[in-house]
Order: sequence, then C-alpha cells, then structure tokens
Amino acid sequence: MTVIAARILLVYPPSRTQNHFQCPSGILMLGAVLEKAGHQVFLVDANAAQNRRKSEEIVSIAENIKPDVIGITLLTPMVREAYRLARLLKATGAKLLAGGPHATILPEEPLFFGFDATVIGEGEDTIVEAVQALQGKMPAEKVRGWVYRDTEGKPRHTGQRSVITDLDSLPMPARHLVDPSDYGPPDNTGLHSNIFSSRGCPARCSYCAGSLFGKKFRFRSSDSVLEEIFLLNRTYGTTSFHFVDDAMTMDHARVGLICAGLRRSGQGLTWSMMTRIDTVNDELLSLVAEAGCVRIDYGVESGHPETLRRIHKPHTVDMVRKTIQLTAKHGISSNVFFILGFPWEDAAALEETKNLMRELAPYVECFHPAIASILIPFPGTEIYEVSREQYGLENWWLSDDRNYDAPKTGSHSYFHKRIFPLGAVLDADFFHYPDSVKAKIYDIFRFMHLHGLRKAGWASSSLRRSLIDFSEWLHRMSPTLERGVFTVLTKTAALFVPSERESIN
Ligand code: B12
Ligand code: SF4
Repeated sequence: MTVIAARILLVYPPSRTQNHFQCPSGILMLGAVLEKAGHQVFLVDANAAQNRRKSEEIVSIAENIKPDVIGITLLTPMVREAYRLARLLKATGAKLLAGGPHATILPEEPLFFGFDATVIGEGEDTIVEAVQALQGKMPAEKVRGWVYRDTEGKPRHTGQRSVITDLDSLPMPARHLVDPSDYGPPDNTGLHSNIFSSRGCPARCSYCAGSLFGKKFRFRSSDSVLEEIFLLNRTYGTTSFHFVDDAMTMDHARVGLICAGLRRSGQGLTWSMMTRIDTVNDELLSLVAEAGCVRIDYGVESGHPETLRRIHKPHTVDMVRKTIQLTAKHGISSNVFFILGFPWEDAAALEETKNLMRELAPYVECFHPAIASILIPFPGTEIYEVSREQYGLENWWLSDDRNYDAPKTGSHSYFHKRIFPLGAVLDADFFHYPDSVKAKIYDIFRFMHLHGLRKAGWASSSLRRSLIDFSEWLHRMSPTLERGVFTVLTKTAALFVPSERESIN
C-alpha cells in the first residue's frame, strides 16, 4: 500500500481525576506505527502532571498544527469531555478518529458526537489504514475493524480485525514525541518506565472493562522485552521499570527468560508488575525477586468469599493470604487493590473485606486508595449489563449526575477530596447504597489511607486522623469555612499535600 503522508495529532483528552507522571502507552504505540508509515505525528497528553491542558488549549494547539487527522483516546469517565473537545475541534476541519477502551465497547457512540470514525480494539494495524481512508486514499469499506459514516451518514461496521499475534513485530513506542518537562524535572529517570510485555487475559471478572485485548494471552518474546528495557536504560537512564500487562505471569517459562536476561546483564535494574494472584507461586516469586522485582500490584478485590465467587475472580481468600505472605517472604512489596460496594454487599460483607485488609496489613506496602476502589459499572461489563435496568445505569457516562470525572462540590469535605478523591464516585451512587454501606466504605478508606501513612510515624498519622475528623466536623458546620481553612493548611504545609499516588481533583 502506498501511504500518502498526513499530519496527525494524537490526543489523550482532559480528565479532572487523572494526573499523569508519564505518557499513556497507547498513543505512544500509535505514534510509532504512524511515523513508521511516513506520517508526521504530534502528541498532546492533556493530563501531563506539569502541563495540564484544557480542551480550549488543545483546540489552539490544533489550529497551529493544522493536522489532517486528530486521533483521540476514549476512556469511559473522560468521554463526556472528549465529546465536548471533538465538537470544538470540528471547526479545525481535521478528520476526527476515536479509539481506545470506551470506543471499542461502544464504537457507534463517538459518531453521534462529532467523530468521523472509530477504530475498534488494538489500534496499531487499523490506524494506518484508517488515516488513508479518511484522506480519501483508500476505500473506507476496505479497512477492517472500524466504524465509519457511509455516504448517507449512517454508521458502517467493516467486521472484526484479528488481534496482532506477533507482538514483536510492533515498533517501540514513540517516546521521543513526549516533552519530558511536561512530566517533571529534567533528571526524571522515571519518565519512561512503563512497558507492556503481553496482551490479553483469559479470566472473566464481571466488573473488568479490559475486553479490548481479548481473552487470549499473547506475549512478546523475552528478547524483545529485554531489548526495550536496555534501550530505555541507555536512552533515558531508566533503572526501574513497571510492566502494565493484565496478567504478566501467565507463562512462567517466558518470565524465567526475562529474569535470566536481567540477571545476566548485572546492571541491578529493578522492576514491578501488575499480575493475578492465581498466576504466581513460591518458585516464580523467588525467580523474580532474584531478578530485581521489588513490587507486585495484585487485584485482590474482596475479602468476602461470596463476592469473589459472584465476580468470577480466579482466586479465593485463602489463595490471597498465601500469595501476599509469600510475596513478602521473598522481599517483594505488595500493592493491593480492592473494590468496595458490589450491589449485593452490606456493611457486614464489607467488614469481611476490612478484616482481610487488617490481616494482610503487615505484609502490604499500600492498599491503593485510588479512585478505582469503589465499584464503577463500566459499559460492556457483566456488572453493567445485569444492573443497568435495576439501577438506571443506562449511559451514565454521558450525564452530569453520575460522571465522577466531573465531581460535585460541597457534598464532601474539601480535605477528603484532596486525600482520597472518592467522594465523587460515592456521589454518583451507582448502586443506591444505604447509609450504613456508605459509612463502611468511608471507614475502610480511612483505614487504607492511614495504612499508607504508617511509615510516616505515629505522630504524623495521628495528626492526619485528627485532621480528617476536624475537616468532617467543620464541613458539617460550614462547607465554605472548611474549604477556606483546609485550602490554607494544604497550601502551607507539605505534610498535607497529596502524594504522587493520590489523584488530583
Ligand atoms: C496503565 C493503566 C492506567 C494508568 C495510565 C493510564 C493510561 N491510559 O495509560 C493509570 C493508573 C493512570 C490509569 C488510570 C485509570 N484507568 Co487505567 N489502565 C491502565 C492499563 C492497565 C494499561 C493501559 C495501557 O498502557 N495499555 C497498553 C496500550 C498499548 O493499550 P491502550 O492504551 O488501550 O491503547 C491501544 C488501544 O486502546 C487503541 N487506542 C488507544 N487510543 C487510541 C486512539 C485512537 C485514535 C485509535 C485509533 C486507537 C486508540 O490502540 C492502542 C494500541 O493498540 C489498562 C488495562 C489494559 N489492559 O489496557 C487500564 C484501563 C485502560 N484503565 C481503565 C480505567 C477504568 C481507568 C480509570 C478510569 C480507573 C477508574 N476507576 O477511574 C483511571 C482513569 C481515571 C480517569 N479519570 O479517567 C480501564 C478502561 C475502561 C474504560 N471503559 O474506559 C482499563 C481498560 C482497565 C480495565 N481492565 O478495566 N490506568
Ligand atoms: S484478572 Fe484482571 S485483567 Fe483479567 S479479567 Fe480479571 S480484572 Fe480483568
């Protein structure tokens, strides 16, 4: 295929609740394949920690660049703002292309909000053809795996494209497109540390919106992964890496080869990964520990056995206990993720989760108090499908009431929102929780938050606890007064400023 060069702007749209310390991998991958195909690529990550950009600023950037095509990543919580952005960008005359997890689940929706077409699933192969078709250089119906408008303006699907089986054939992400100063100081060796080494996860957790890469586990060869690690080390001085795979340790032999390469290099590189409780054992943990693995992120989700069964989690509470203890035995720290508030859970069920947290606490680095800790019914998931009618969830991401990326002000204390930006998800009240469940969720949040502070010492965590109580009390008296007092406090004392792990509002 002869490619006609185009100017392409890739955009990760603004989010009120995301703060990136490095650029999302998806648009870097797309940048790489588009450059390889001969196009000129520009990139804007609107949530870069040191250079956050509003939709209006992105429009100005596009007016300067004058791209032929603008590609935008769609994630469910940010989709409303992305649709507003698309409407604003329409005036630039560029063709608008959607992709990413939300666009994959609901590929026609973006077409109703100003986009010209949507790429479904993995973008690398499809985007190159899609750009050609949007420029009128290739028949739209010949592009597999996308939805476009036909001459009558109706959405047309062109059928599924098969997943990429040879992941080694993909180029390295186009990390040179990123301006390092958008993410931190010039000597920031953590800027390019995310690596994906596999795609797909065979489990079928009922809340998981990760269908984009499919159920089949596909992986890069150990040589390809090691090549990227050493390249990052040479180019950017990266000495600590993080694998963002869904299920990194599905194939122990492959992990063994990566570990052997890291050990052989003798460079003392350290790394972390996300993986599944049911895919590690004593032998594997010993292997990865010797090869520099310092942290594992596990999605434990619940301490309530019935919940684990109902969400089809491929582990039991006993497996969790054993794995977290084994991980600690090998000197690897664990970050553990939980999801609170499945629709059938009452305060007693949540107390079982808290009890498991207490039990695991001595072995756990952090019970990640991230925004993901309250159940969000993402479209395309089993949870969404079975609950949509009962809880009126239809298209919640398009409404003001329930889109937690547009947090309401006033319903939670300002200090709460600074330290655990969860209030917004509770306000969305997806599952109409009774007060007892809301109170228990807050109770568990305080526990998670204070656990994260334990290394700061008794005095500091007691102070934080008192501040949380004080902020709640003051908020009940006068939200304006609480906001005023805690704005001053958080601005003047470094102790109160949220850490990097905590998202911003
Ligand atoms: C690392 C990660 C993060 C990081 C970095 C964010 C990022 N976007 O990279 C952090 C921790 C910040 C994060 C945050 C969140 N994340 Co996250 N995250 C991931 C994770 C584990 C890996 C992402 C990744 O790097 N993938 C590898 C790259 C290569 O794939 P990709 O980004 O999907 O891009 C490919 C395609 O999507 C497509 N594509 C992407 N963009 C575009 C654009 C165009 C124009 C085209 C044509 C194609 C295209 O082509 C790319 C190459 O194949 C994924 C799980 C997964 N398996 O992907 C979840 C995932 C993306 N996250 C998810 C969620 C829900 C979140 C949160 C919303 C959590 C929450 N509960 O609030 C927050 C965002 C907060 C907010 N306000 O929006 C969901 C998204 C579901 C959805 N329907 O939107 C996923 C799929 C996890 C899951 N299994 O449910 N996340
Ligand atoms: S194990 Fe993780 S990635 Fe796999 S289906 Fe469950 S939540 Fe999704």
